[in-house]
Amino acid sequence: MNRRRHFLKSTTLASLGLLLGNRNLGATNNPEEQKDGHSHTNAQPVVVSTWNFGRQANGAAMSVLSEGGTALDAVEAGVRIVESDPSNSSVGIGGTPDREGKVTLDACIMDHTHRCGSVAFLEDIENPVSVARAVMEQTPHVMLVGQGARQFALEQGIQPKNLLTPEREAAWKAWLKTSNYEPVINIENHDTIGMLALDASGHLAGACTTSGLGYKMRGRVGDSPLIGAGLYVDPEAGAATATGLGEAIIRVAGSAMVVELMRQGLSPEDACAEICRRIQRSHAGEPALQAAFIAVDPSGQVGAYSLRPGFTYAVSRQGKHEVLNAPSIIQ
Ligand code: SD4
Repeated sequence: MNRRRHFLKSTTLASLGLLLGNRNLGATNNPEEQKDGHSHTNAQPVVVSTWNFGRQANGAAMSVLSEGGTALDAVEAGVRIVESDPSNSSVGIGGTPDREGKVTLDACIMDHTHRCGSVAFLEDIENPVSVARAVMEQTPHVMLVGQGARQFALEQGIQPKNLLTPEREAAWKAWLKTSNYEPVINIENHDTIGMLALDASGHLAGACTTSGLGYKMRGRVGDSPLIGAGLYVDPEAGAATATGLGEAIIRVAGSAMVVELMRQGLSPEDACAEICRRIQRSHAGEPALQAAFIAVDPSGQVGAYSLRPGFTYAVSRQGKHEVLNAPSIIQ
């Protein structure tokens, strides 16, 4: 297995006031403590996210953790930064629209008690992750979609917004001219943010948010809002989240499978690699296919793997922020 990792960037967050103290890297002092998934004190907080969204997303999450906040609050705060950044073309405001020119967003969130919430095909709402959290906390349900999700968001007092920026609108119009106007099913835009966090109490949480495939069919929903596909969190086994072609990730119940392999004893990296291999096997002959996972176990060990080269992920802990190049099956 290719275990090479290239440090693309390594910076200190100490200057941002995020130094978390001199604790052991990668594990709590007593791993036995973590087997029950409940009484995890003095864990070393860690935040890991897909791609390189800059220091701000992980930094916002680490700020929550360094102030003693929960992993759940951390991942929500972290991915909201990316959702609210209009310059990012595949998450939240400024996301690439569907083939009819509408920006439709998917997001989910999950904590260490298997509580989870999700929204899909949501329009006009800048921060779908917070609507997903409200679904989790304010309703007896896990998932709301489309008009119902939008209506629920407005009932929560969230103001609707036009999410289609002039830049994305121009790009969509250019695409209309050259495209044969068929749904793009095997090209992905490499920018979904999935974020996992471990807090000082040893609790895991995760969030995943995206505008999905660019110029997708209206109504198309990928893996990102689907608990088990785009995100899964288990207190005893770990947490995982995905990026890449949603259809391929859904077919193998990707994130839940990564977590189950960690439960069986695989490292986070090996678990991610195995599910990438499974995707590759089941999609033989699809050259543009891409899928990648990041995972963290309850001791804070982080791993990632990608089907194709080029997938990066960002790890923040102990005052350090590193952007790493994930190993891949295809070289
Ligand atoms: C989707 N998984 O909607 C998302 C897209 C993605 O990097 O991850 N792009 O299928």
